[in-house]
Amino acid sequence: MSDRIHTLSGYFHEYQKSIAQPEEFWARVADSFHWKKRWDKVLEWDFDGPDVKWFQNAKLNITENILERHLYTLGDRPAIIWEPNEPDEEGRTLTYKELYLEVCRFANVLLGKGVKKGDKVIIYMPMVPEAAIAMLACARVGAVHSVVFAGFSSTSLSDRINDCEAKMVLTSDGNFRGSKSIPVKAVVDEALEKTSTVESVIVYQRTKTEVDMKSGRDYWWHESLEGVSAENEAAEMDSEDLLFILYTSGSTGKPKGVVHTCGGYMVYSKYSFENVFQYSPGDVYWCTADIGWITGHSYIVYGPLLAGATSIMFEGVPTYPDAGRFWSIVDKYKVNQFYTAPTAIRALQAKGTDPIKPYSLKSLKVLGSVGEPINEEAWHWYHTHIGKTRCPIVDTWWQTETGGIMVSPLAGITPTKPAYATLPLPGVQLAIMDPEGNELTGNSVEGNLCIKFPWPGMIRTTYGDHERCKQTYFATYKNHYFTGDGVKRDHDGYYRILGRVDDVINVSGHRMGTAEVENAINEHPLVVESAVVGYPHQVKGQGIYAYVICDMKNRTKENLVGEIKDTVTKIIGPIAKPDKIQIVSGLPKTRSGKIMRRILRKVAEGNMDNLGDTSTLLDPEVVEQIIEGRVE
Ligand code: 7RM
Repeated sequence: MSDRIHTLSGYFHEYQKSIAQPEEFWARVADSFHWKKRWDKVLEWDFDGPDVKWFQNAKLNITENILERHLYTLGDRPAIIWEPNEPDEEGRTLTYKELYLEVCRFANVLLGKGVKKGDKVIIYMPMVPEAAIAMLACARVGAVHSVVFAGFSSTSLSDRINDCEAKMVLTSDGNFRGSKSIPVKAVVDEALEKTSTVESVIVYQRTKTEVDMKSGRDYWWHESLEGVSAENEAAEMDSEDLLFILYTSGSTGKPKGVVHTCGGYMVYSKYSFENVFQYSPGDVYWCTADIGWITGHSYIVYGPLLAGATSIMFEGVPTYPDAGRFWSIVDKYKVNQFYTAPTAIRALQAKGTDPIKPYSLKSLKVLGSVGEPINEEAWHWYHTHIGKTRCPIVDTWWQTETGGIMVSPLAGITPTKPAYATLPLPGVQLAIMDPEGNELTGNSVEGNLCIKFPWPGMIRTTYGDHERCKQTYFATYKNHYFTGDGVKRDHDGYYRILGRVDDVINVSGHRMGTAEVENAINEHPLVVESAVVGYPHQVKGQGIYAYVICDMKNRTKENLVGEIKDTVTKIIGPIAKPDKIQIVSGLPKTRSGKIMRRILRKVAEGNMDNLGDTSTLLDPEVVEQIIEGRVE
């Protein structure tokens, strides 16, 4: 049974129902899943806690809804099609039946290594089917997975392991990404020197790179599977038991573990997938995200597989071996729905249309965008050159914390407007707030985006620190979830996301806290103080601009800038490496010592005529120096 909406009036009708009677609405959607025991109560909530429970006391296992549920009807349908980094390496297809057997076997491996319900398992892996198998095997036995993007450094990895007290790490010997082969196991070894909770490491052999295997701790994936049975009974989970933790950046220095729970996340990821992408049985769907991000969780693994879809998983990058790689994969597998990030679109746009020419792209029906605002130019390029003007674009706004898509057109149903995420999904009650905390009603308004009623996929807590969850999301506006994004509702009632209003920047669709990057910069022994801001970047959306006060010792500026970049790469990972570093002698501060970031942002973006009031600064002269030394 599918809850797919088919017409615009159908959407408005469902939306009205979902607002008027949210519990009845979500109960009906939830009824199409397999529950081991039905819920006693659909929803209980209090945003002050926050304390939100969906499908209270219901029992389920999300993997039964992916595997057993589809076994007899869709057993031979491809669940995952894997395309490797190298075009001439053979791909792999796992049918629902094969996926079922693999997940059961690996679940038994986990049990055999002593992993129990509630234990935390870190997944630090390349984009191979085993990564999805690992996630599902964790969910199968009731372990809580926390996927860490494999581009993160050993320090980022050990921080996450320590925060959730992980018992196991699943990883690979190395990763292939474009022309590079990255030694991953060595990063894990380094991370584990700073942790004490990990009892075992299972290593998937991908690159055949030589690795150190610590006896009694490290095991090869393929050896662990030898002789292991494919019979496994799924653990019975409570609807509000943890399904996964995913770390994401905020405005403070330390990433937080966003917690999602079994029942609500299951219902929301499938419902949003089917409706936004208008997936029809037999379609081939491809999301280019990495499983290390929420997009990979909800729209490569859980949403599509819950819907019985065929989901492509691609190991490589958009420009290797050339800028036609995505399009060759679209033609090869006759992809119907294609979902990517604006930064990838802009990077390919910069290469011109020649790389597209060898491919027909005829199979495409729907194009998607996620992760950051899509500028109108990129939207039109995508629409014209990839969609050949016949594919609707779904510009999907959502967050790690929302679990699934919140504002988006339903493909082919909601009229689109370039750069607009358009309208909320059924069940999503948006509110726009003014600086005083009053809701702005009516159209043609602009303010901060909040959500005033719970939805099943929402964050439940930040792991190990509930107070932080409350302060970050539920304290700014009473009885509202605050997203951190600015938004405009136009004269038609359509929503356009304007970007972050807090100290979070979005670099190539990756969320980063400016404080987090500053902390990493400050690890360099000669750095005295730093301030990081975002600035508009042609391809990345935002680039990272760092103002740094240092003790120069006998270094040249160039040396020091290089060293600071290396420090950030080592502490966080290459995605956080500043694009521009300006060595300064002071920072613009107020008398109370607060850095005036507004000024730094304006200088970074080259908008120096309009710096606003600088009279409250402790030392207005530093502004002159900063303007003079600006890095082009
Ligand atoms: C899915 C994801 C969340 C932040 C969010 C926004 C920005 C995401 C869009 C967007 C404009 C979009 N999760 N964002 N999608 N901005 N239009 N369609 O990206 O947790 O990593 O990031 O990303 O600022 O708050 S995330």
